[in-house]
Amino acid sequence: MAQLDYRTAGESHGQALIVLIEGAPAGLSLDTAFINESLRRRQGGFGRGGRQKIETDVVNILSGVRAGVSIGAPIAMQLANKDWRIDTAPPVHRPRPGHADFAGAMKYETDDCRSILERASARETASRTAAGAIARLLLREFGVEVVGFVSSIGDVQATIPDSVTPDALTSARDDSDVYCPDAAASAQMIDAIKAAKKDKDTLGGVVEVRAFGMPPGVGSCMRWQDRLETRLMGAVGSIQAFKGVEIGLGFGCARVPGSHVHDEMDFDPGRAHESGLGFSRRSNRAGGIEGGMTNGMPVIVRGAMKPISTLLRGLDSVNLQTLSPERSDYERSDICAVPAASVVAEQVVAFELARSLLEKFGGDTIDAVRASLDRYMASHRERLLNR
Ligand code: EPS
Repeated sequence: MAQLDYRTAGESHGQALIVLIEGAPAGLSLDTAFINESLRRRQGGFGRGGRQKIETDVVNILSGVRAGVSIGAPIAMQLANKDWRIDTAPPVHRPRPGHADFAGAMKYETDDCRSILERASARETASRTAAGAIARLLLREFGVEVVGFVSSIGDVQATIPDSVTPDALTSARDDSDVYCPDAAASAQMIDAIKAAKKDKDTLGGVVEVRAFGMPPGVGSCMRWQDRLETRLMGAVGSIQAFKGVEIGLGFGCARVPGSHVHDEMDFDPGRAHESGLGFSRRSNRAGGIEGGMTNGMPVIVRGAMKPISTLLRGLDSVNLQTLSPERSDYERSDICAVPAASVVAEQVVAFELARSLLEKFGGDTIDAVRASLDRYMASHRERLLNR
């Protein structure tokens, strides 16, 4: 059986974006309305540019499905680009510092950055969102809910309590135009984006993803490739414009002693029926992961997104044709895409959790996965309660 995996193809102004998922079990309802809702969310958020007014991203599932249910075959999906004009789009000779333009022009031995930026563009994250929405549908079958949101934009930092439930987190996020569950911080973030727009500048921020209900013991400490840190940090760090990733307390762990980092444990046999099997922690600084594996606490991953490198005011650059100093080219872009990136982070985290969940409880059908997970939890409960 293939490992759950996906590939993407497509350029920002090419004919379409493509995603191919392999290794999804049979028997999963591929709810297109759910996938389209994630795509719609990715297109939104205060601070987006003109492209999102042109596109209405909707998924066309081409294979791997029969009557709306997965059949175990590769799932191919297409998202059409309305703004399909790659053949006539102008060349780009003045690389935008921070974008893929210059490094890509070196790599592909050209002075026209167009072909590079077309693929490097964050439009590719629409494909990843479609794949991640399917992973979220899969995780939901097993009671796992993944919620991504914005935790800071520029120097405006939200406060989000550790104890918040997935439903409360989701509804507070959905009430915010910047996908931030802290209403007061949201208002300040919007003001900061307006100020950046006035300055013809851009703003970055931090996104956070919390995954609730993962059973303990998913992931591995046996092979570095299979550690959840490897996969989650790689996945979030691979999102366009991301420059930092942390799990739980993250970089904060380095500044305080161990007694302020590790999460002390308790056990309550009356709660052994819950997904944590009755074990609880007094804190969750580990972000739900110890030794490459889930420990039953919510998984918490954050990623830092730099400000978008296409500034209306431009940046000093060099014309690759004439080698003279010039301002960088302007391509239509966003002032702040941190809200959209929080949606993408939610999807890529979900995909990695689904991949690791299937590695542990894998089966050809959703029912087989469920049986394997149920057997594992039942055997833990029997051991814990019969002593
Ligand atoms: C994006 C589509 C792009 C950009 C943005 C993300 O569309 P266009 O280039 O036609 O405006 O708005 O991409 C970038 C920020 C970038 O640097 O490439 C999208 O659909 O998310």
